[in-house]
Amino acid sequence: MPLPVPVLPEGVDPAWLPPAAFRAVGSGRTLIRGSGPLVETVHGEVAEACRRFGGRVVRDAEPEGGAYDLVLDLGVHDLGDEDFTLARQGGTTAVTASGGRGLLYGLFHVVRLGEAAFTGERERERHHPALALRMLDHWDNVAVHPVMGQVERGYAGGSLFWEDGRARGDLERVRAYGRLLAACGINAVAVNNVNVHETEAHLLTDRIGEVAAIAEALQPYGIRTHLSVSFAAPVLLGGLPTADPLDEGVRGWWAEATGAVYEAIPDFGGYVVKADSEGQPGPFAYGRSHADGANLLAAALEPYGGTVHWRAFVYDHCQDWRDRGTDRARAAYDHFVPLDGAFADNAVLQVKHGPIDFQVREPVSPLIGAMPGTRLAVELQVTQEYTGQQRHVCWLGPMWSEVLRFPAEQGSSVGELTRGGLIAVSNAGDDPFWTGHPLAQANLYTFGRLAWRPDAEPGEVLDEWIGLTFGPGPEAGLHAVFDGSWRTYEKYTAPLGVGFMVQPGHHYGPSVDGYEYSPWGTYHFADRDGIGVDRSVATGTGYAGQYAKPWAELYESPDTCPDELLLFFHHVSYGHTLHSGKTVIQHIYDTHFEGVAEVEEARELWASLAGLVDPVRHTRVAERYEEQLRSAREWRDQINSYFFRKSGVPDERGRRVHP
Ligand code: GCV
Repeated sequence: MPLPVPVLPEGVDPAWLPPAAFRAVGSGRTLIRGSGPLVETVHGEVAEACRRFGGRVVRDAEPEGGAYDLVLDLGVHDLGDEDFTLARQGGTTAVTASGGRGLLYGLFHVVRLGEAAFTGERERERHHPALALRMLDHWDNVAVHPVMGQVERGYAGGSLFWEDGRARGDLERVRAYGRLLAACGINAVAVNNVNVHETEAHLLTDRIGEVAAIAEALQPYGIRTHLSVSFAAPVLLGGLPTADPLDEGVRGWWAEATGAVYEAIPDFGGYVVKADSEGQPGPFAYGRSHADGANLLAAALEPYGGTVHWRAFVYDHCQDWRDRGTDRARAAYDHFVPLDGAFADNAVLQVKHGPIDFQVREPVSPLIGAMPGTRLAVELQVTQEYTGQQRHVCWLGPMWSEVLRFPAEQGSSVGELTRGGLIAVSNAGDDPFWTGHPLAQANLYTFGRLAWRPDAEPGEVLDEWIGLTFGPGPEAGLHAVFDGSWRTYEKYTAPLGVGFMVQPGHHYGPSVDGYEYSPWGTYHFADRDGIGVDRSVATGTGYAGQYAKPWAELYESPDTCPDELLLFFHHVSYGHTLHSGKTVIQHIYDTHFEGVAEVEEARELWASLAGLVDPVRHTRVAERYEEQLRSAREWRDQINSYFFRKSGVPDERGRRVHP
């Protein structure tokens, strides 16, 4: 039986799967061959498209020459489960796959191509995801947290999964979410926050049925469900006196609990763990290593083919700001590199792409490339915690692409080294536009497509998203709105890679010294003479030495360090001359004036697209541009004034800097 396409609640935006995107598929004759649950999903999709556009779909007939416009064939084709081939000959477009996911991805590929999939001839192409795991982590709490709300760092309403303290009863929207994710290639979702509070800890045991219901809603779109768990679960839930990873009772407890999880969710993906990090429990309490901790859970998951994703975000969040010898940037490398080779095969070390915390500009984490004996997964942040909180347009495709293409080690790029998959913190919620800011959908889509092909051109991915979401008309204007938005955001916020000049706690808006005397390890050390953190080996914290060559040498000296990272690696005077030829102080003034001017231009550009985009969407974005501009001006004025007051150096172009 074909599975009906999920029906969106009234007023919910179809995002990149509007009915019009299916016109080419739905106008012709389609043959679907093969069996299995995902074939029924594919059938449901094609049937719905045909219902709208007058086409016809049949099952399991012989593919007679020319009788069909599209053949979707699941059979023995010697392809991986997620692979598909596409060809066109004699008027028939043919997709073949050996697994249900492959067939589904093949269909969505045809949808993306639209008319182009049904014209001319096409040699057989094979499509294969570069990364087997393409996952979203939801930082969703089941119970509303007193400080963090329902979704930690969520800017898109409430959780898609949890409402009123339990799993939603109506999971139709979750099914629709799974559909959107599959259409950009995502195949796994962790459904709860890595900060596992008391209520959420119970999802592992007595509340696993709620997780199973969500998993069932996601399965038809090939999405596997993962769960964030507390390392202290044996104590919290099992009443054991210890959670020591080497304790036999603890091992037995995890084995039993995990067996029950698989009974409830046979295709369960595995656990996500934040341990010894920002107050979460972990193996350090028992004098054990993080490999001991990860391997405990890996052993429990191993009989079922599950994976533990163990986060490398381990650092001292109770640091003394007076202590200039401790450098948070060093922490992940210092903790984990000595453990290389000690992790089980089904343990994946999940590493944030930069060494601090998803700032608008950070170097690539030196851990990536330094652990050849460990399966690493790189973690990105689609939710815009530090990049405008979905009130600002900040399309992150170019930043992620730079990270993924970075040749971290002996010519291997980050995209190649992330063998354990690419993971991102989701930006979606129950907001009618899914992502709060309608244009933030582009970040979610781009993440999925880059996880499928880390070397894809981000600009092409953007155009793909624009084409699907908006249809013909506003493409050029939209592309321009997005294109430089990340660099624009960088210009009006913290300069030259220095990071963390945000308001403490919620992290929105400027506060230059907001974290300067805090315990969080995120300092900029601005004084009257200069700014930046000396992370050189020669005179600083030694962090630059954690990189392989040539990066260690490049970052070591301010003469060779790239401008955009200068203040991350060096403390320099305001008069220091950048490679660009400008002084640091003049760069700060210039970029802040430019950044605001660029937001003004983008806002005008957006206004000029009225009439070319759906009015509800247009209005929401226009409103957000007002806030972005207000905020960008605030950033500009606070940053410029701060540095003028510190340095006493005026803007050489005489623009208004508040004294
Ligand atoms: C889920 C940052 C965020 C926290 C987040 C943490 C993490 O510190 O501000 O909200 O916690 O990263 O990645 O675990």
